[in-house]
Amino acid sequence: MTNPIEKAPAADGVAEPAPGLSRRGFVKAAGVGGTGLLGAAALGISRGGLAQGSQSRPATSYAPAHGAGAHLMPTVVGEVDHVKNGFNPSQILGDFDGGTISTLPSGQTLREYSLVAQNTTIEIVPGVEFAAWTYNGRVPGPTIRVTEGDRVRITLHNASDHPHSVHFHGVHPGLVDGVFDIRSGVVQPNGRHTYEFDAEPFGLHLYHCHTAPLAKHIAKGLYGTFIIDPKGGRPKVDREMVMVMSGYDVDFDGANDFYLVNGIPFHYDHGKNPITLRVGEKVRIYLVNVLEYDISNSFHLHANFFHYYPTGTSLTPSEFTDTVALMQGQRGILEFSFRHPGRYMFHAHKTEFAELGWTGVFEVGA
Ligand SMILES: [Cu+2]
Repeated sequence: MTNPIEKAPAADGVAEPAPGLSRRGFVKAAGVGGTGLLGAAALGISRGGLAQGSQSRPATSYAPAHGAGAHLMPTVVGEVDHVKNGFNPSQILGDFDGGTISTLPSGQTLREYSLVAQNTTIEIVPGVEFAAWTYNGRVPGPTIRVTEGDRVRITLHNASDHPHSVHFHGVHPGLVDGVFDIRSGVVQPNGRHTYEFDAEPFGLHLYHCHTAPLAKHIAKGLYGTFIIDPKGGRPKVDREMVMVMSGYDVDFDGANDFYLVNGIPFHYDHGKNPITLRVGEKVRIYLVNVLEYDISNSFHLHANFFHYYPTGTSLTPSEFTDTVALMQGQRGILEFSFRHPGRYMFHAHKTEFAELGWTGVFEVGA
């Protein structure tokens, strides 16, 4: 059976933006269907990853508004080159980095990390490349995971051509806050700096570059998750995953053209790389919003509810819900399990964001 979302209707086969229509407006007017090719054409960038076919034809597709597939979201056809990108969101999902562990003379656990700030070209949808700035070549950067009370030592090497820093959320001295100057961890090109502090409080935090212009340094990709586990740990679950919500402003007009979790729009969609679960499997998601340029972001889980722990700083959930809204920098922990087998979407409950890439699917087996 042919999947309706893989058939591009002729209605959105528009090749050129109308005069006076911005590219972002054009993306919206054309639907995501035109984004890959039109984005590439408008930006004059490589089309190497585009699907085969007429160049006046969108490489991507859009679900018809009526009939079969009426309630499916738009998606893109094909995969980006994860090997060339150097990271894969399916791998990032469960990739928690405990660092290099040793014990200080005091008996305190030391966890050491090395971050490299660099310019990285990322194929974000087939045929559309984005000139990102990254920590360790990936968006988001490594998920740093420590335990409350650990000594954390992070060395930032700046291999790029702009000053960068790492600003951690959490409690620590001003001189490791990564904001004002060289002393507090703003690192010039070819420079390095070591940030060292004790991990507190336990919870779900984040880190990001904090040099000017700040919006650009974040939107280009310099962010990651920082988890501080409570000393006694959290209750055991079967599966833990991290989801970092962000966007890409591919034409640098201060507005997002794509929305996503874990670096690549549409990655976890049905027919691409859905997340497989089993009925009854206990799931914990560490959800972080770093989205620049838009006021808020959201997460909605279909056909289910989750317990929600804002900022992860309590072991008692504050809410039992199916949707949360997060400002930039807000984060929270979700816990749930599915009672019924089936295919369930998770996505921003802001339709525009979902249609421009912030969607995914849980495939739940019996
Ligand atoms: Cu920066």
